Amino acid sequence: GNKTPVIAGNWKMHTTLSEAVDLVTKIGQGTDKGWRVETIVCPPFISLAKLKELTAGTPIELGAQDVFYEEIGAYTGEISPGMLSGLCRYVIVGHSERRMYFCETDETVNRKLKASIKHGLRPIMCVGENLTENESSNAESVISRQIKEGLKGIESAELLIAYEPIWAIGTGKAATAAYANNIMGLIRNLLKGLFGSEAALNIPLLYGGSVNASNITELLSQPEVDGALVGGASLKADQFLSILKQAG
Ligand code: G2H
Repeated sequence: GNKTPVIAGNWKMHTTLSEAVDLVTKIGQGTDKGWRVETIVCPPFISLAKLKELTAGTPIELGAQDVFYEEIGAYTGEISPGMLSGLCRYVIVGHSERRMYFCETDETVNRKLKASIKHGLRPIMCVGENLTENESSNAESVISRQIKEGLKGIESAELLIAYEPIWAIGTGKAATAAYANNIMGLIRNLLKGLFGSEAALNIPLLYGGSVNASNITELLSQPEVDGALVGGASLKADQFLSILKQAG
């Protein structure tokens, strides 16, 4: 697309507070203000407050990796959208690891998206098929279901979608750029049906799954790919900076 590319680093369950400070400092030092790229880092919750101070006035935006859908109350261990809205602009919702290990469903994803949008957070909604679904040619139906159920009743298009084929996550084997573009075209069409053409064209579609400094340029050259959600390669400042530089 011709909009500003979005590169989001998903640090997952990596980095202590001091490691997070070190990593964001290195990314900040290596960032060229002339790069035309929306840079987002998503550290663990415990580092958000400190990283907010450190990234103030820099091009680096922050995101959380998850959020709960209730506003307040007896939900031991959970973090509400209201708690996050003062700390970060973005929040990842429905990552496949949350769906797989923490029983998240299209319904909980839907509730989290609604709660996030209500509090002014911009969700990065993750969708994607697993290996079995891919091999049985069910990718399109799975993704259609995730998009339609996940976005049910949502009118605001203030969100981003990350397409992450589960078979490509952390494996070193990214989807081919053409395959990603094809599925992301399908996602774009679904979004047009939900939000109208113009709004759908403005929703950034990110590819995720083994993105690195060697495949980012080809992925971003695809018409439907507006950015990337980067896991492993976002934990090394030099690799992440190389991705940002190529994107920007
Ligand atoms: C997919 C991705 C980031 P990685 O989970 O969300 O991780 O780039 O390590 O495959």
